[in-house]
Amino acid sequence: MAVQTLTRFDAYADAPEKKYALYMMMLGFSALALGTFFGPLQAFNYGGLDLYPLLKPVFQNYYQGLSLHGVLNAIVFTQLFAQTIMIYLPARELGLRPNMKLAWASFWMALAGLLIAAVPLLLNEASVLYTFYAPLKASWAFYTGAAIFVLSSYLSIYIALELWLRWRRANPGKITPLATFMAVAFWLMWFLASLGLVVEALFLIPWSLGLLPGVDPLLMRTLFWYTGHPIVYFWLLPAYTLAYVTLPKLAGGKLVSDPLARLVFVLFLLFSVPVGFHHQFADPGIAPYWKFIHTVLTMMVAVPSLITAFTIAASLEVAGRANGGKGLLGWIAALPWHNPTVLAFLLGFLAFIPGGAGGIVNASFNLNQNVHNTVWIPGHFHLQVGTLVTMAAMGTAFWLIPHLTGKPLVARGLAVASQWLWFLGMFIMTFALHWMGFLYAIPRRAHISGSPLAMEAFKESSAWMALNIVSGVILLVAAVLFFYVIFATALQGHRDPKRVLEEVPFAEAISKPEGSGLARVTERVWFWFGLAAVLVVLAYGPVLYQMFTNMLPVPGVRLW
Ligand code: HAS
Ligand code: HEM
Ligand code: CU
Repeated sequence: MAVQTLTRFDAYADAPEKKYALYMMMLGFSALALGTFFGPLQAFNYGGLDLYPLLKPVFQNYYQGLSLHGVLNAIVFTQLFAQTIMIYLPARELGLRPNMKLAWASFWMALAGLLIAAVPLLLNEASVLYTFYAPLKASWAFYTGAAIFVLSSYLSIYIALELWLRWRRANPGKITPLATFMAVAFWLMWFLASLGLVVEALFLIPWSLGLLPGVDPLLMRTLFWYTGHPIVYFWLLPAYTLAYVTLPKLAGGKLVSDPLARLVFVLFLLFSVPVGFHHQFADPGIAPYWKFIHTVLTMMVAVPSLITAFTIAASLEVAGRANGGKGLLGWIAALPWHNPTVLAFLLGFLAFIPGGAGGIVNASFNLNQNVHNTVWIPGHFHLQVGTLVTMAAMGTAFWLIPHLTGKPLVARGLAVASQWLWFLGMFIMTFALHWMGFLYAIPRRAHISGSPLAMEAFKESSAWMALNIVSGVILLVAAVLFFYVIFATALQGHRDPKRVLEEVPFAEAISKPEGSGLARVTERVWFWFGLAAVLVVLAYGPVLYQMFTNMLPVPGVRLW
């Protein structure tokens, strides 16, 4: 009886930020649930099986499904998860309350933007995919809703910075605690990164309203990729933050180096943005030497991930040995694989190794010619965002929902099963997609299962196609299990007061920031931010200037 007496009010009275974090996160997972539903349909497409005729009249065609999949998963879910983690963790770490009025404003703004954009998406009025390349033209409501949604993240930037500055005033001369440092670098990076989309929206919204006769496709693509590359780190860094500040403790150990983790985030602040041309190697109108400069900078932005590979693996080794693991590799078996959160991170990071290697292939100018616009590319990014980022979020939900609500995790066994199946399904799918792209040049974004001609042309790869069907089924089961576990956990009536009090599992560091020269240098956040801005101006300024002064506007088309 005692556990039933905690009302909803009691659970959040002392920590309204918990309610905010819960709502943000569950909204994100709701978007993911709908967006993920289309994933297996796409995997089946690349297995030669077309299920879209069965979905009419609710969903009209493959590109409507693909647009919903890309937008809901890659833009909506990821941003809402960032707005959860990168506000909640610093607030807890500093023991300060974020500005709750603005926090709720950001939630309602995100929800409103999402709903406004969802209407045309669901009506097949915005099947322009998540990259919305002009001259494909969607309904004005899509661009406006998307702009409102993205602008809600500007409130998050303000909330995080205000929280940090408030702490700094009260603690002069002290080194910012790690999760907060990461959040500050992260939100500043996003501010710089998001400017491309903001400027693009200033063209697309009037164009879709008929106030502008045309837009320049090359300029629109360039503005998109200005944001479109760093946005992948906007997805990734909440996962990295959780891996640095919580995973070592959850695995039973410590973070080996706090200062090195700070360096990683400064490097992301510096190098995330000025690299977007690696998505435009095949575009005319950008001189090869600019593409080369962005190639070199892309190699730079792989460095913080390589440092992360080292730091996280070493921290896991410390944990495995603390758990009694012996010998060269015995520590791996001694990690708590039965813990669904730790499992999700371990499997996600394992997938991230080939995903990162594939990224280096993509970034290599000549090799890119071989893989660009083939299904190799969805193979690459389902290892990155579809596996590591999504599994980090799923794994975190397994402790965060109980922590926020006081409701114990339902069906732990199913939670563990969902992570193994997700990993297995993604592994099989991405393996098949890589080879189908590389060996048979099968294009991405192609509704091949609806075209007998295409199926005939690609029949040599039928063995790989069969793997896509298998992976689609496995991933569907994994998704059903996962969403059952989190929604059953969050919606149950049972609350356990002990859970309400449980703290965020912040890990201790072996090498601490106090007394570290590196930590002192990284602490000069505004300097690094300024340097990042200068790099962006140098890497993009001349090309953008040329594009803005030589625009070739074209009217919109609707191909679906
Ligand atoms: Fe990428 C295309 C290059 C990282 C996402 N990428 C995409 C697209 C998406 C995407 C969505 O240069 C397609 C966009 C579209 O629709 O057209 N990408 C890179 C490079 C990296 C990279 C160099 N990408 C990401 C991440 C993403 C993501 C992260 C999402 C989250 N990507 C490209 C290029 C293209 C591209 C080209 C354009 C291709 C084209 O032609 O269209 C690097 O940041 C990768 C660095 C990563 C590593 C791996 C480090 C390994 C770690 C794991 C350690 C393991 C441990 C496990 C700790 C070097 C950290 C221990 C476990 C135990 C059990 C002990
Ligand atoms: C595209 C499958 C989950 C993000 C695709 C494609 C396939 C696929 C086969 C390529 C479609 C094409 O090029 O025509 C799946 C399956 C999933 C899943 C089976 C799990 C059940 C996810 C998740 C994310 C994601 C969790 C991100 C959080 C994307 C994006 C695209 C894509 C951004 C590109 C859309 C475009 O080209 O416009 N997915 N996916 N997917 N997926 Fe997934
Ligand atoms: Cu990129």
